[in-house]
Amino acid sequence: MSGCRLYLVSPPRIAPNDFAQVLKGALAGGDVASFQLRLKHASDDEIRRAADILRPVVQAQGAAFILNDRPDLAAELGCDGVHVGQEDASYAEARAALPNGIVGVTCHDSRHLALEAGEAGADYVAFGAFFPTQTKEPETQADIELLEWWGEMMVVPCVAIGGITVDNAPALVEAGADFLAVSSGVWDHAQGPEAAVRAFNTLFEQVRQAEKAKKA
Ligand code: TZP
Ligand code: MG
Repeated sequence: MSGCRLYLVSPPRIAPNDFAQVLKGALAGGDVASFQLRLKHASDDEIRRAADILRPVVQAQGAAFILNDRPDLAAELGCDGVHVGQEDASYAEARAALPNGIVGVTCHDSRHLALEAGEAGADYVAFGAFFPTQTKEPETQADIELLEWWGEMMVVPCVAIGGITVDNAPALVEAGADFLAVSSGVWDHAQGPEAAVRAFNTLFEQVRQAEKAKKA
């Protein structure tokens, strides 16, 4: 049964105080499971400052604050988790830094990497990119069948990422994605981030209801 939830990913560049207001607006739109701070161009001190400003905003809504790439800073800054790519720290290093935190692992379009990460103990595996994106030059393109395959094989949650919008999301939710990781599809939504979060949650509910009706 679909229990898909939203996983927000920060824009690549932010002014933390201004963005805190934008984020509050987004979080007012409905359920958000987690927020990932992903600032590829920032210095360590800029990441520290952004995390100190944004972490309380996210945690106040009961969402998890996850830092991209850096288990060391995630531990230092009191983050709820870390998201590591294949070129960042290994799963084991990330787990050592955050013994009780969330550790998510990017697995691109690879069944092999995902099984490895899932068996090692990852809290989620991330697949992508599902759609064209301006936010990152994705190394791989993932197919929707990957989500179905994963859901049949494993209980470890899977995250779908890459170019996801309210409009193209239904197929991913129906295929069993546990989380949709979305950046521009929320921040650049025509009606604004709050409306985007609301629309994603409406979609999740619609898919849940449709699945329930099918089973009944
Ligand atoms: N990894 C694969 S695609 C992507 C990342 C971090 C970018 C996600 O951003 P958007 O704007 O939702 O495509
Ligand atoms: Mg990374």
